[in-house]
Amino acid sequence: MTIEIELYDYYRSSASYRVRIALELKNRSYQKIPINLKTGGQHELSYRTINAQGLVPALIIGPKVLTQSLAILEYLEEVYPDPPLLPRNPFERAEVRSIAQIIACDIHPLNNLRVLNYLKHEASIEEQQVSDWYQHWVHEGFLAIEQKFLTSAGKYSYGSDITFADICLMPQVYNAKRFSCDLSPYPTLTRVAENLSLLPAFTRSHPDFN
Ligand SMILES: N[C@@H](CCC(=O)N[C@@H](CS)C(=O)NCC(=O)O)C(=O)O
Repeated sequence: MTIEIELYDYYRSSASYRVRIALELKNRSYQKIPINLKTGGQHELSYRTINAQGLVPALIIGPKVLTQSLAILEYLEEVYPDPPLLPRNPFERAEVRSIAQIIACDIHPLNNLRVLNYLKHEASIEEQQVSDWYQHWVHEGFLAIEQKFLTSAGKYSYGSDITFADICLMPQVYNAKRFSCDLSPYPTLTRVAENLSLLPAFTRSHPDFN
């Protein structure tokens, strides 16, 4: 029996974009349910009953709900192991997770919509300073990733196989470009992102096609 999968999603949400890429790579068909973050759909009671945090994504698998994109990636990896998105070797798996977490735990949460909105509307910080804030945290994270890529990167973030690191990298690069971050100090990261952008699973999950 095939389990029905639904994804509460916003096309420009990088956390949702991660899950879209993973579902494509795992060849899973799924139904998208759009939540418009621009008009506050994430705060509606009907959505809060699905994700109490009021954040996308939320994955519906049969009768169950799963939130948090990294937890969703881990779940998909365990349930649909083919193709693998983590290396077999435990140390290498941890290294891949380490790159993914630089993005998902140390860049993205500081630059999330609700954080930028808080800075603008509650802390009354000027537009330019909010933009500087965004770029600062991308720069800190990308600098560390560029350094790690000197030893880890091949065609992709970790050698020549697609991993969680790539799934997290692509949406963050898309977002950084939207916020006019200068990517010239990160040539390896940029090269990896260009390679990823050529893959059908990454093209199909890109915000322009969602
Ligand atoms: N750690 C969460 C982050 C989820 C998250 O922050 N989602 C953003 C979009 S990328 C969101 O829903 N933002 C709505 C808001 O900030 O109001 C995950 O990885 O799923």
